[in-house]
Amino acid sequence: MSVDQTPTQDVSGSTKGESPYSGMLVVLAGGIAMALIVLSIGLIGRSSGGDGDSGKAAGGGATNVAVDLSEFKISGDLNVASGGTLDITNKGSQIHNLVIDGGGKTSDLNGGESESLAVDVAPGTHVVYCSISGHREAGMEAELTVTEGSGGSGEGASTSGSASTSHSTDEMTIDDYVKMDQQMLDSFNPFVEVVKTGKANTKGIGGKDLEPNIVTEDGVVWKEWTLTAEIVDWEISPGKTVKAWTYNGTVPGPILRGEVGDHIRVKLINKLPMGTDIHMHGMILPNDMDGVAPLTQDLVPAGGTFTYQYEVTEPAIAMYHPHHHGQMTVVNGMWGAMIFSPKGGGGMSDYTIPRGKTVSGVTIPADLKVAQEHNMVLNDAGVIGLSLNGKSFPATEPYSLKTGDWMLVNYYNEGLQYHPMHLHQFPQLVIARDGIPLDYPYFADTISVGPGERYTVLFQATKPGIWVWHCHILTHAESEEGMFGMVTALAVAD
Ligand SMILES: [Cu+2]
Repeated sequence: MSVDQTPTQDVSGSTKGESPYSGMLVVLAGGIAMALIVLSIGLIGRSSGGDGDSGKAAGGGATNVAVDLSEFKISGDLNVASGGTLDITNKGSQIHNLVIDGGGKTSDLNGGESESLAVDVAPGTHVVYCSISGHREAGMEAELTVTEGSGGSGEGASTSGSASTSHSTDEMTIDDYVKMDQQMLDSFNPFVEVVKTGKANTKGIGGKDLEPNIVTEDGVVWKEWTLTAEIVDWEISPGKTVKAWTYNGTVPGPILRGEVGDHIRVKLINKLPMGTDIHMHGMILPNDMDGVAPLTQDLVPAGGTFTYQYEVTEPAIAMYHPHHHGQMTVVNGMWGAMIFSPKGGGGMSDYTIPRGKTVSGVTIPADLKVAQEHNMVLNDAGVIGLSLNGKSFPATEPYSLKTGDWMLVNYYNEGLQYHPMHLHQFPQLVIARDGIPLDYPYFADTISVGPGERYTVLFQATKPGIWVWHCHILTHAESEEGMFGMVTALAVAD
């Protein structure tokens, strides 16, 4: 589905008007809401064990305490009065949150974001931690001392084991669950609207092909692209705009495409407030074009320029990004795809698709034609956060196919974590890894894409309906407030 990213414009095409899928989406949303409840109960069950330890703490804690989150620790004066407030700031580059065991939880905070959390637990010691997958184990756990409150929610505070919380299943009411049901269902509405109307709900779309300038010098034909590194406003999800670090103002940056044998030239203009470089991850190139300041070139200073140029000698499904302070610049949005196919046309699909081969009893048609080819770039950190192609659900782009169509997808992981990408219903044939075709392709319904990796998959949409497509680390796709992050859907028409 081609989604127009300018909300003021109408889009032509088959997606206009009422969609036959909207009813299906509602049914789907209900199913997922049920799954969420089960998940939440499981999570809450695990985190509610610490309430009973509520011996009185000596000394009074302040009513307002600053707590900082970073990779991977929780710091600050963790001594607060019951009924007080924790002012929590994410000073790291990844997404973090803070859970008071048996108490409340912040939302998932991007780097630089803050949120206040009421300390609504009994005096005593309570474990606090970040519930993002793997972060607690990595060190984001600490002990919070809660002292007798200076008023506020004093009542009941001295009763051992009965701290009032809004998240313990012991305390949750039917109304709470009803509310969670509704939040999950409501979170689908803007996405359903995009599927129905074809109109995007955020401004800006990234990852478009950038046509090169063709320049002939001394008999050599160069394909030239200009990439301007700059910070721009980028709308990640409806109403949520961040200062993204970009190439040419979009996340992902433009796609650079060509063939083996091309002489390519990438002109970098640095409009960032700091130095930068470009590493073309996955391209076979001369050492002095590898983009690692200061090893292979000088750092390109703020306001500076640098030109990368060489002849492409191998096919590639690659990605370009800064090497300099990638921990911040890459996750904040600086990445783009480079796709170079073998000489002589046919594109990457001719190179990677095992036509005529039988895999697990399925023979791949010798005359297979790819109806659509897409890049799906994964991120999970920085100001961009959990996202597909620089957008978080419900701003992620839905895809549409007709029954019988084949789709080829290149996954790229520019984040800091693995993402098991699960497409409902249609097994994905993994045909290339990091742009290198596999001698033994294999089918899987969940493909774990690690940081820096690219996986190329092929599937046939054999059955109509709306099929969800998401990261299966469930906290990358669902929250108490509903769907978000690494979720999209594939609409298959009859
Ligand atoms: Cu994930």
